[in-house]
Amino acid sequence: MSAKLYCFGESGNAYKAALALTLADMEWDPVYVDFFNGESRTPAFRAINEMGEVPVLIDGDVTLSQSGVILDYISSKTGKLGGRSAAERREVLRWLFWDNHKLSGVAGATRFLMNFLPADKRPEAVIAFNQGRLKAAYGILNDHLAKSDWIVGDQVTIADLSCCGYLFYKEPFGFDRADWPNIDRWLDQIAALPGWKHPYDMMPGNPSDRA
Ligand SMILES: N[C@@H](CCC(=O)N[C@@H](CS)C(=O)NCC(=O)O)C(=O)O
Repeated sequence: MSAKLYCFGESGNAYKAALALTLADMEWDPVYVDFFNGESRTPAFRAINEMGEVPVLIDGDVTLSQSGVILDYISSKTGKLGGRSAAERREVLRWLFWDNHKLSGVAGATRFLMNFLPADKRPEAVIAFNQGRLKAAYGILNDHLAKSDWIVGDQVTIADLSCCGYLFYKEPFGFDRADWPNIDRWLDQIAALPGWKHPYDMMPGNPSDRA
């Protein structure tokens, strides 16, 4: 039976899960969540995830939210994308926590404020503060990738899939690949993996649907 991923195309957090399911060769189907019309705040969605967040993965009798937990589940279940040793797996977790707190957690919110809120409701001071935090995070990732091709070990892991979650989107949020050559090279490497697709080609939902 195919796993079901509750997702929408604009969600970088859902993209991490979609990409991991695809690269780990799990069968999965997207279930579109109409985030922009408030679906994630409905009682029906809260019954699936009390946290009211996308993504949610349902695989048989397992229901999971939090992209990091979903990524860990996919790598544990398939034996893929998780690192080669216990030490590497801990290192993967270290980068997943960092990504959720310092990179994706800030990038997702900043991209939302800058692109999906009406122009007159955008809090410019918050956006500027977040962009400063993001610049520091891009620097940390860029420096780390100067030392190795992948974030952990010598092959792609869920740490890479988590950290890249928002970085393929073109909507502006203060990230320009040209400023970060090691991140740029690493994103090209991820995009060259067999089965890779851009988020808008992997999940239903696209800003053009609301244009
Ligand atoms: N740490 C969570 C973040 C999930 C998250 O923020 N999802 C967004 C969509 S990308 C969401 O559903 N937000 C709903 C809300 O904050 O009310 C994860 O990694 O899954």
